[in-house]
Amino acid sequence: MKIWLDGHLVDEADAKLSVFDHGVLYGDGVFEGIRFYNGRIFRLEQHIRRLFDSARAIILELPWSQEEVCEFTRQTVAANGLNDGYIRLVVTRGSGGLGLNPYLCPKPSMFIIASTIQLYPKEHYENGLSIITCATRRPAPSALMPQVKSLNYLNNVMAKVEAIQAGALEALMLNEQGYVAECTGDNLFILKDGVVHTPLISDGALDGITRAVIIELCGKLGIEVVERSLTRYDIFIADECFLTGTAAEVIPVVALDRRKIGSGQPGETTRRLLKAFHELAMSTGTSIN
Ligand code: PXG
Repeated sequence: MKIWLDGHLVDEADAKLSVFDHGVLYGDGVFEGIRFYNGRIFRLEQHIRRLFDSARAIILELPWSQEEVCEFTRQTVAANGLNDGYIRLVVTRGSGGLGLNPYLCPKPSMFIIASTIQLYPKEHYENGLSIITCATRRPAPSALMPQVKSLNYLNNVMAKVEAIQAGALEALMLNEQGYVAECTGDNLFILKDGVVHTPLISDGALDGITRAVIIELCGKLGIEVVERSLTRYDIFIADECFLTGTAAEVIPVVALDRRKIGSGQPGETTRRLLKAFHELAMSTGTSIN
C-alpha cells in the first residue's frame, strides 16, 4: 500500500510520524473520511472544503490549496490501483515540544490512506440496526465545536463502547440538553407521516456530507425535509429511521433501546433513499484517472 505523506507517496512501512507530533500527543488535528466508487471520488471538493473549515476553526494553516489537496487525494487512490474504497485524510499540528502550545509546532503534517472500510456487517443493511441511547453526551459547542472533524474522537469511542457492551452496534448520542445529536459516526434521520426529519447541526451533529446528499435527494424525490430539534420520543413514534455517513452510507435503524421503530423492518422511504444514494455515488464524482 502506498501512503501519501507530506508531499511523497511512500510505502506503508515508511509512513511514520514523530512521537512528538501534537496529533498524537494532544489529538491536535483534523481529518476527513471520503469514499470512492466505481473509479470516482464522491463529493471530493465538499470533503476538502470541510477539512479546510475544520483546520481554520482550530487555527491550523495548511501549506496547500484545496485544489492541491484534491489532487494529492486523487493521486493516492490512483497509486493504489483501487476502484472502490475509503480514503482517510489526516492533518496533524505537526511536531513540537511537549506542552500544548500549537505555536511551537512549525509545520503541520498530512497523510492520506486509500483503503477499504466496513462499519457494519452487510446483513444490517438488509435487516436494519438496533441501536441504544448511550449515557455519553456530545460535548457542548462551548467545550469542543461539534462541527470540527477533529482528532478528538474519544467521546465517540466511549459512546461506541457503551453500544458494544449493551450488545448493539451503534449508539444514539444526545446533547447536554437531551436533544438528539447524532450517532458515533453517523447522522440520524426519521420519517413521520411522509416527512423526513433530522436534527439541527446546532444540536451537536456533524455537518455530514452524506446528510447533505440525502437532503438533496429528498428534494429530487419530492420528499419534504425538516431540520429541527428531536428527542427520543420522536424516534420512538417514527415510521422509519436511518443513519447516514460516508463509511455507513445509508443504513436502516429498526429499534431504539429495544423498542421497535415503525414496523420493526427497514422502511420503504429508507430503501428508496438508499437506492438513490447508490445510483448517485456510482455515477458521479471526481475521476481517479
Ligand atoms: N458524525 C460524525 C461524528 C462523524 O464522524 C458523520 C457524522 C457522517 O458524516 P459524513 O460527512 O461522512 O456523511 C461522521 C463521519 C472513520 C469514520 O473511521 C469517520 C466518520 C464516521 C465513521 C467512521 O473514518 N466520520
